[in-house]
Amino acid sequence: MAGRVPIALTIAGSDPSGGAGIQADLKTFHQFGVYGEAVIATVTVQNTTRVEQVESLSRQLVVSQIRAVLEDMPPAAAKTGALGSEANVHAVAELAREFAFPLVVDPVLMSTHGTPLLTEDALRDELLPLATLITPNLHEAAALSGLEVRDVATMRRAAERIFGVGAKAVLVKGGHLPDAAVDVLLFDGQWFEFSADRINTRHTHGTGCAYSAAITAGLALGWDLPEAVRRAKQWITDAIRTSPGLGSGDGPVNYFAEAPP
Ligand code: PXL
Repeated sequence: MAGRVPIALTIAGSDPSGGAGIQADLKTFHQFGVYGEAVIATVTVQNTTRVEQVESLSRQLVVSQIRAVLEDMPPAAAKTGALGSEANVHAVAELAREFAFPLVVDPVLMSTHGTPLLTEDALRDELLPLATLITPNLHEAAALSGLEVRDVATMRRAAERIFGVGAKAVLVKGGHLPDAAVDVLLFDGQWFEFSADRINTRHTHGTGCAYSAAITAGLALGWDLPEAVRRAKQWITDAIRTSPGLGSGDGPVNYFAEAPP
């Protein structure tokens, strides 16, 4: 087995309730049979009902954690989530210029409960140009593109605009659309669409983190991007459908969902 376990790295925020952030990413990597590494950039105090506090780690601590991991066990793919501060975005961007593996950037701007986790300017200018894939939801796509985003046509327009910053691919996620959950991927000059029935549940905490982590795991396994997105979408849809209903607020998705074969 030595040398053959694929490794994925997440650089993100901690959610002590285990539904989103670093905790969601690690559980997702594990479910896909990928060994997970985790660099914590910011710590939140939250549960399924509220976010109470957010405190970011220093730039030095984030940089040192990433360096420690890279020199010893470099991953086959990485993702970023809530980085917490502009200083951390700058730091990750500086290191990411030298990454020899694909980088998925989940442009997390707000927590599920509306607590700001980052402003979009630093992300757009520094980190997005280095991304293999950017995975905005409708709100993030609107913030990053400056366009109104409310249906598949406007999702495509926003994806093109965001693609213009220099990323290799953009996946605009339509989980907040009123009808079907349609996601559009712009990759290699081609459009791909991934659709799932809308599931009526409030237990979607961590969906964005888990989805981008599943894509990152797929890239670590060597799948091409559309294939990684296709299987990740299938898995996250299943995880939402079977969410265990934990907590008294917006509960986590089902991290025990089986990865698609
Ligand atoms: O889903 C966005 C997100 C990312 N990272 C952390 C979070 C959340 C949402 O709550 O708490 C740490």
